Amino acid sequence: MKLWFDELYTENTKFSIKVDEHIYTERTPFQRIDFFKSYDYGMFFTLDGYMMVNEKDEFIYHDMITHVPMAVNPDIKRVLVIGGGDGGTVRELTRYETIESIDLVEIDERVVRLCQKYLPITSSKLEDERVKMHFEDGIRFISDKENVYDLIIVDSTDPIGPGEGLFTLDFYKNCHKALSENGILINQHESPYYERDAKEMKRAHKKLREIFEICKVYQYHMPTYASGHWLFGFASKSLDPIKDHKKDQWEALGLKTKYYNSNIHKGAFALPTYVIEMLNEK
Ligand code: AG3
Repeated sequence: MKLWFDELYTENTKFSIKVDEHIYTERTPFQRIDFFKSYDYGMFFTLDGYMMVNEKDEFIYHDMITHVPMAVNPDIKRVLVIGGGDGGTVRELTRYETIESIDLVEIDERVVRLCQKYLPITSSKLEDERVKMHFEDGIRFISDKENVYDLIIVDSTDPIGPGEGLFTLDFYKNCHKALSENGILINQHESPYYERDAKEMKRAHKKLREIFEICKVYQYHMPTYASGHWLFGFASKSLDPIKDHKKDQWEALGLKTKYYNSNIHKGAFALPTYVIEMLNEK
């Protein structure tokens, strides 16, 4: 029997992955979690039917979500990751010896536990002594924090289901308050290509622009997310991702990366015209 995982990109377009084995499925109070073993992408997991992480292209996402802010401020010491229960973002952060603490706030403990079981490639550094895990709602967690983080990474799902509140104005305001003077906020910023994703991308940017002094968007190529063209937001109180790029300082660290490099850093902020126009819409 042939088993295929299908993800609907629109009502009329889908992406299919031939699966060797459907390893596990569980419905938690928050979402449905599935793990599959595939031929081309290795192990992968989905939340409510959407691709989250697979062994083949996770390095792209996790390189871009961490090394971009770290190369703008290599002095980042206190980090908060909201979502990201697979551990991939934390794994990249732990490579910086100068980072002192990493709070991981994941609403669904089952995501972490299952990734620890089935996806060691991303979860292996959750045991690092600087990492503290909090299984609670990121919106609540951040609401009483002031001037405590140099970097906040919102490694969220799409704004449907448990991820919804992580795309709101109030949440972004609280992030601003929780950040230090040179603080940076990176957020999963959806995609400009299919209409549903583009709508969320525009809404997120509009809100972030209201709150943050510096508010940019950068792109990367993610083969297994709808259209393959995906974005992160870079928002900060004072640092500009290009003007304040510490290329030499970052390169001197000697970190080996598979996707990120200093030219990609610069190039990622150069956006196609149609994306700039969408982001500038009033
Ligand atoms: N975070 C989810 C990114 C968005 C996925 N959306 C989609 N496929 N429609 C991935 C977590 C990686 N640490």
